[in-house]
This record gives sequence, C-alpha cells and structure tokens, in this order.
Amino acid sequence: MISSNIENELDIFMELRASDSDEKFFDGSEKSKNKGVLSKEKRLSYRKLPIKHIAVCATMSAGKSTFVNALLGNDILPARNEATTARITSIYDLDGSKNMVGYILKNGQIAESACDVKQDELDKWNSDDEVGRIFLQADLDGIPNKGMIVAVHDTPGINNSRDASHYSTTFDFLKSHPLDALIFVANAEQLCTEDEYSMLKTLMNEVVKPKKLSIIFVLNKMDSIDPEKENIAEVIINYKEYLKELGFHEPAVFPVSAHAARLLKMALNNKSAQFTRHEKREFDSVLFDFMTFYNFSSIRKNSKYKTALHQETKENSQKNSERIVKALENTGILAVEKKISVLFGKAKNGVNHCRKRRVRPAIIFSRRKRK
Ligand SMILES: Nc1nc2c(ncn2[C@@H]2O[C@H](COP(=O)(O)OP(=O)(O)OP(=O)(O)O)[C@@H](O)[C@H]2O)c(=O)[nH]1
Ligand SMILES: [Mg+2]
Repeated sequence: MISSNIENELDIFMELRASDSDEKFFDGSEKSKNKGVLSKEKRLSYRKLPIKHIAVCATMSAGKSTFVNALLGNDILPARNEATTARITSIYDLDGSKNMVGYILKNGQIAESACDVKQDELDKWNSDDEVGRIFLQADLDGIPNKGMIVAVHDTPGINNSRDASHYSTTFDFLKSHPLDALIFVANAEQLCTEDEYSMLKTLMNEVVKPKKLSIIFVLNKMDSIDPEKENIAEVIINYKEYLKELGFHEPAVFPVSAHAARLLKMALNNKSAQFTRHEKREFDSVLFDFMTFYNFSSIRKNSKYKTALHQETKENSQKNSERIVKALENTGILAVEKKISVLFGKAKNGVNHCRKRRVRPAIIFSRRKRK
C-alpha cells in the first residue's frame, strides 16, 4: 500500500479497486461492465481529471450528512439527531461506481481500507478517536465526471458543547485544505441562532474572504415548515437579507429537503429494501407531499433521472418512477447538483441541458392544498 498525501488520493482509490481479489472492479470483462465500472483506458483518463473540492459545513444537526447522502442517493454516512459526524469524511465522485471504496488515516498513515464500505464500517471509523480522516470514492449520482472530479468533504458540526474538538477539526480543515467552494447547510427549523451567526462570521472572515471562495447556501429541512402557517417564500427572502447583512453578496440560497431527496433517490436506485419500517411509512407521505404540495425546484430535467422515466425497474413500475422523479425534482436537490456543475463550468456537458437558463433558486409553490 502506498502512503497518503493530498496528491495521491486517487492513486490509493485505484490501487484499492485493482487489488480486489476477484478483480470485479476493473478487469474490463462483461461482468465488470454490468457493474458499471471503468475500463483501464477510462480509469487512466479519470486519473488525469482535476479535482474540485467542496466542503459541506454547518452547525450541529443541520443535516450535512443527510445532504451528502442525498447527493450519493444512498444511506451511508451516519446521520442522527445528536452530534454525529466526528471526522472529516471526503467523498470523491466516480461515475457509475456501484461500490464505495475507502480508507482511513491514523497519524497520517493508512490504517485500514475496504473495497466495499458499508454503513457499519463507516459508523465504526467515525466513532474511533484515533482516526484522523476518512476517504471514500463513490458515485455522486447527479454530478458527472465531465472534465472534473468533485470531492465533497463532510465536516463535524461546530457547536457540540460536549466535544470542542469538533470546532477545531472543522475550522482547521476549512482553513488549511485547498478548497474551490463551500456549501453552508442552514437548518430551516432554527435559522439565525447565535451559533449560526458566529459560524457565518468566522467563515466569512477566516475562510471565504481570504480564500475567495464561492459559497452555496442550502436551506435544509424545508419540509418542516407548514406553508399553511408560514409563508415559505418569505422565510427564504428573510434569510437572504440576513446573509446580505452578514456581508455575503447576492447569496445563492437553495431550499431543499435532503431527507426527502435521500428517500426518493434510494427508491429510484432500487434501494428501498434498505428502508427501516419507519422510513417505509415515511416514504409514502414524502412522495405524496412532494408530488402535490411542496416544490423547491427551479429546474425541470435531469438526464440520469429522465432515463428512469422510461424504465421499469425491479421495484418501480414506469408510472411509479415518473411520480418519484417528479417528487425528487421538487425536493430541490437537483437544483443544487446543477449549481455545483455550473460553478465549475461544465454544465453544458453535465447533468442538465437547460440552454441559456441561469441556475437561480426559484421558489414555486403548488397552489394545491394538503387534504
Ligand atoms: N425533517 C427533516 N429532517 C432532516 C433533514 N435533513 C436531515 N434531517 C434530520 O436531522 C438530523 C440530523 O441530521 P444529520 O445529517 O446527522 O446532521 P449533521 O449536520 O450531519 O449533524 P452533525 O454531523 O452531528 O453536525 C437527523 O435526524 C436527520 O434525519 C430534512 O431535510 N428534513
Ligand atoms: Mg454529520
């Protein structure tokens, strides 16, 4: 095993994939093609792509890890209603990858690795105090490898009163790691708290300004707002004003329900067998609400999920897939994925093909009322 440094993270992933004993990942056979993996040629061209680093940060429990799971269309990163993420977890996008390879660093050395990382393993790595960083390679399924590899870095929430190290882990990383953009996840259930205010101030002064970073604001947990009691458009406008007062110029704010997006993507990706009993029940109401009630989307089409519209899969009839795709659009996640692609200038070959349309978070709410 080669040792790790920032230059050779991709080599380590490649070595892990190639070293898998039954060579199921990169042997070029029909079996590996069916698994949607890369030929040797594609692997080499992937290796040459530039990496665009995006850190996902927020206060505790705002939904950072759920949001990254929604980008993955899977339930992999530990996400719970308590301080959960303890280490920086970095995910490098590899289109078509069916499995997640990963490794951990302890004292700067690779201590463990796996060719098919599962939830329990990540849970174990995340709660091991000796682990410094977690590195994963998987498919961020709405972000293509067109001319780049997007690496998303999930960070610990900064205001864990029981563990001050979470603050320094996150800010040390944000200040020292080469970054191309930030995603700030705001919790729509508790906006403009003291902790959020002080985090945004520090971010602005110590990360965004000195590094001249682009920043995307994801206004998460929008499904917690009852539009019959609160004016959702006003919530978003007020939050934008608040960000402007803090010095963020023309902030790009994307209303999202990461929780709904993760469930809907998992259903489209034939992963609903992994749902807990609670999630199975939740899924039906999420589908109904995002078909008829909520619409946080500003875009219409996504090539990956457009294909799902014409496919009958093991778990979904074509009609059902159409409904799930519509609901997924309305969660707002596809607009964020498109924004990420546009930010790095590759959108014309990327996920969406909305010619001459600016990606701007629009807020459209269905007139239909909940029954
Ligand atoms: N209603 C709702 N709940 C959500 C949403 N996203 C996340 N949650 C819930 O919020 C809680 C915290 O989510 P996490 O993803 O662990 O939050 P986090 O920001 O990664 O938390 P830390 O890593 O501990 O800072 C979990 O119970 C999630 O299910 C959402 O869009 N809507
Ligand atoms: Mg987390």
